[in-house]
Amino acid sequence: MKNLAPAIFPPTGIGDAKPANKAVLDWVHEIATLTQPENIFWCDGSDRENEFLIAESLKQNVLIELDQKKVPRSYLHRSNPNDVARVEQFTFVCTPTKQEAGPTNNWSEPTETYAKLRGLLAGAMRGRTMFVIPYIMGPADSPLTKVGFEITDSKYVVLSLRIMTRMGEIALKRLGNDPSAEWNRGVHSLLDVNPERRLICHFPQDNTIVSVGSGYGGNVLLSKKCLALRIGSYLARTQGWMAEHMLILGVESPEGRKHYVAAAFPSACGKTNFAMLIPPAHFKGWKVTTVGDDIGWMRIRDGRLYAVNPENGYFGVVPGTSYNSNPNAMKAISHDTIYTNVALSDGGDVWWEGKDGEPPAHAIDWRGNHWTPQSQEKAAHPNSRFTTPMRNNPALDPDVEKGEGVPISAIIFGGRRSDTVPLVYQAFDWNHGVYLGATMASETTAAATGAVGRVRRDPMAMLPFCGYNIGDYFQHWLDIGKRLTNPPLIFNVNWFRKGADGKFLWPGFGENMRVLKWIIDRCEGSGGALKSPIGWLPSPHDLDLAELDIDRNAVDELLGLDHEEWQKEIAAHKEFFDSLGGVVPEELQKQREQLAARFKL
Ligand code: GTP
Ligand code: SPV
Ligand code: MN
Repeated sequence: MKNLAPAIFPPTGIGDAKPANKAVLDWVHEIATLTQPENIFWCDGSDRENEFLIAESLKQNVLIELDQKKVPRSYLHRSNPNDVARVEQFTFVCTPTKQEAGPTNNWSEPTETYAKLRGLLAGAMRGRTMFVIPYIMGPADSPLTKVGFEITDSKYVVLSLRIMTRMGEIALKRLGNDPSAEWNRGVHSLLDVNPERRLICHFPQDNTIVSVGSGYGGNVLLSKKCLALRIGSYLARTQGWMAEHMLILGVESPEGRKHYVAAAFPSACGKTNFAMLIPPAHFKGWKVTTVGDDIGWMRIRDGRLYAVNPENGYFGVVPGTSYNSNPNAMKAISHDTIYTNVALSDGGDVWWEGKDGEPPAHAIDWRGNHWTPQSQEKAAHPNSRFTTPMRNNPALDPDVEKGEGVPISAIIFGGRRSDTVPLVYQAFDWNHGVYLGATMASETTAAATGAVGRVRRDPMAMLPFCGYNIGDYFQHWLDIGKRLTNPPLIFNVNWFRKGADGKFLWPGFGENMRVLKWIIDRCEGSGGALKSPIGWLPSPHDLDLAELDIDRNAVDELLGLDHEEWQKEIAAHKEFFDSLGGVVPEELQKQREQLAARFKL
């Protein structure tokens, strides 16, 4: 077997930030005894440590040097071509009973699974360095903040987690010396990066994650999908808060009135782009700021929902990112960024499909092969990603570190739907909004391995991320609603409706401000709407479309309801609920009947 991650030996003062908490030390000892690493590297996230790890990664080809004038302090990483996205088929929720994991998760029995994983991990780090990474998810002083430790044999994971989380001393301080304090145990080993030995296992009752056989993104940055969403959603239910696959943005009017909204769109369906939106010229004086681009943790305070972004950086989709579509992202990723699976131009710059300007005449593609514009293959993988600190974002919200979170005025659901679903509409009330979330669907994307473009139900954009029974999750949403005296309004959007010519009807990106403006108007009680069977629908004159070059017919199509399509849609809702085998709360069944009845009036 090729040695994937040979050991490294740091000079004194690097890699020796050993924590004091006995529970952590015992656990590290247990994993080291099992995996037999050459040495243990205790990470502190310092600049010096980071520079050392970058230098070692360059030596070992884990990172590829870019032209430091073009993209300062930025590097390219190529993952194994068999390992380029999340693997939902190898992702397991290991609760004592199958029923707790529910109908939407792969389940495996905890005792057997631990035994299997122990077998895979036995001796797995021989000749390698074992890194121990302490981190927190959430602002330093938030009641929502969680402590995690990730053990890994991948330097790429260490370098990435330093961007994606608040790492080092801050976590040791938050954890303290109490051996019974709550913290997440994450174990990751690359093994031999073989899809046949790739497993992402969650043990919610033990607050433990074990991930083996992958080196990519959401499979291995255990803070993100594994802790902040799967384990997070489990903890959130038992502790009375919410862990959601949501961006959080602030929107401020020229008069200085500010609202925050949270939006759940499935993977690669526009969260990062919406969170970094720059309003078009017509919306002079309006400002959109980013709190988070992927995950929102929310709790109830004074009858309202308050949200924090648990992350410290963005792991965002690269293809399609340009100064035209997302200037804030382009600025953010122009320095101090790790690129994964994009193309390398001859000038030492990065390139991808959809970047501004002409494609390079020659490049090295994401697999490391020669590429020219005539090549059949894409230069960058469709799920190539940037890892960039949120501090790089010029539109970062000033309250991103606020421990209490930001008050949420609106929750938006949305997916990729070529047909059926209008550009925007509003739920009648909280429970109806929960129904919109529970029945949302989207065309699958390259963010997970498998078919792309297949419409599938993805409730609240959490299908791959809900760490427990989806029926209980729906009930949790309904229960939260009962505790809110000032609930956010709930909306559904669809940037991706297509016309007969197969092209997107809506320009999207910055122009989504027009939809956001209507949502804010509704929150302020001023926006107009018509009552339709599916909810409150704007008519064309309720949206501010001034200075937008769009065909009037396209607008009618975008806002139109096709009754035949909706009969199919409602039947699909029923089929989905039926497929869940009786776990769907009565209230949501009732919502579906009421929806069907409204079409018959
Ligand atoms: P994850 O990080 O996977 O959770 O994805 P995300 O929801 O943050 O998606 P992201 O914003 O990265 O967008 C994914 C893809 O959708 C990119 O290729 C974007 O260019 C494209 N996209 C985003 N917003 C829009 C839009 O308003 N219209 C259109 N047509 N495409 C969009
Ligand atoms: C997603 O798939 O929703 C992502 C990317 O945000 S990953 O971290 O790889 O899961
Ligand atoms: Mn995501």
